[in-house]
Amino acid sequence: MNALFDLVVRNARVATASDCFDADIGIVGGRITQLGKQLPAGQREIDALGRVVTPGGVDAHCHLDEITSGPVRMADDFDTGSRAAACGGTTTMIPFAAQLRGHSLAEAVNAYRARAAHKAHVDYAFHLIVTDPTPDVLSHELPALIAEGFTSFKIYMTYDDMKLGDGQILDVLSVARQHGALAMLHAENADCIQWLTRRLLDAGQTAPRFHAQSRPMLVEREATHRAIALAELVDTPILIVHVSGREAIEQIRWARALGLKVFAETCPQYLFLTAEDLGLDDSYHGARCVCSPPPRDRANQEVVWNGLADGLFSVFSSDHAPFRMDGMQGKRPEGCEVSFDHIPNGIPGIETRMPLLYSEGVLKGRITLERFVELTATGPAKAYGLHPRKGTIAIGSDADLVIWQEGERVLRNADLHHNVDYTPYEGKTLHAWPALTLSRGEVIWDGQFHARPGHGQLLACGRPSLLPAAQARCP
Ligand code: DUC
Ligand code: ZN
Ligand code: ZN
Repeated sequence: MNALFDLVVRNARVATASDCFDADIGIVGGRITQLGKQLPAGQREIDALGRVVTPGGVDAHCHLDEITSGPVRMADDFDTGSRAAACGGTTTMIPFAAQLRGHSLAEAVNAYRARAAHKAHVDYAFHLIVTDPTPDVLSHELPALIAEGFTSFKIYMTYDDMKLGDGQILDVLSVARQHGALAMLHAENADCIQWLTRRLLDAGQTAPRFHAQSRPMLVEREATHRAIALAELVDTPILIVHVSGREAIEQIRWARALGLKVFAETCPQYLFLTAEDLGLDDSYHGARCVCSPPPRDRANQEVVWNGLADGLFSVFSSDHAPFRMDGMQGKRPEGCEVSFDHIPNGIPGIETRMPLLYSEGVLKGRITLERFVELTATGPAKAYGLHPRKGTIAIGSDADLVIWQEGERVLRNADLHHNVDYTPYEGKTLHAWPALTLSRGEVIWDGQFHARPGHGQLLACGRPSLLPAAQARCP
């Protein structure tokens, strides 16, 4: 007689964003078809041994194989990036398709689709990055791409080759409102950063640690407030990405108290790194932790933890932006130690995002297991229109699962699977790690990585759940 299930994950301590319970998980055709005790035998069986089983992670902010300027190249493409994701318990990733100024957005999407196809080991969607909101982009390309399932886009308020002015941001937000998309804002004040950078460089202060001084909390606070005001003017929800500390959080709480739909994301670097990791002296070693916004201090870390625990944050992402320390294309462009303003921004973290939060958040009692699931899987899947197919353990959902193993393990870059030659968390002790990752019912990690290039499918995103059910047309 044929088995009822292709696979049964037996004796699971199932954790969702709302509760935890003991169950077996029955899987057919890559989807969960039954949850219950003592399910009949499957064609294959995995014994979870009573361990915690969470939905596969949804990393809703990572940069893979992005086109960068000059000699700099990202170290991870969709092969190595999704390999690292899988080994760290992430089964859905949402990187970016970035428009180049002077080029069409649709062209960018096609280019990034081609970069990912036949390489990705886990499922993926794309956020758009809008750098050139021409009349054609605003009235044709964006609406058509949203209808096709690219329902979120990132707007930069800094970086010369990406930033939009306030009027342009209003234009893009209006399109988001009208067509049912969610805008993500990188909130830092470009002019303040430029002014501070000039002063630091003129004073000969060029080492990596001055990156943090060129982007103090104030520049993030001001831009966060401005982003909120622009969204209020257009009357559309926004999500502020990579929020780094207290002053930005205060702005978001203030907006929420007024009833504005302002959502927020934070990342591991704002919990586990401080500005001191960029260096206490002028050594170039600190270049490895140069990212924007920069890590702050311990007091700010605590405020971010509070926001994770009390529901301020909807999404916990890696902002994986992979650049190697060695070689010609990474943190030392053309092999040279450069001034802080020329160090490629970004740190790796796609594989360590979930184990770090599980270890330091759940196992140290700072957040509940349910909240961990909400932040790493359910929240991002909902925010970007992938729920309930992704981000939960429920009948009908994809069988994207992680079995967790508790125990001490020292984080070593040599054990990671990205193509970056360091981790900012080298030597940190983890207390939990994914023992096994399933993507649509296929084992892709069980202590060994089971490569399936091309297994990862491009997902069309639905309407982000953070948007109101229906919106009237813009006045
Ligand atoms: N900041 C970004 O905005 N993107 C990539 C990495 C970084 O540090
Ligand atoms: Zn950003
Ligand atoms: Zn980013």
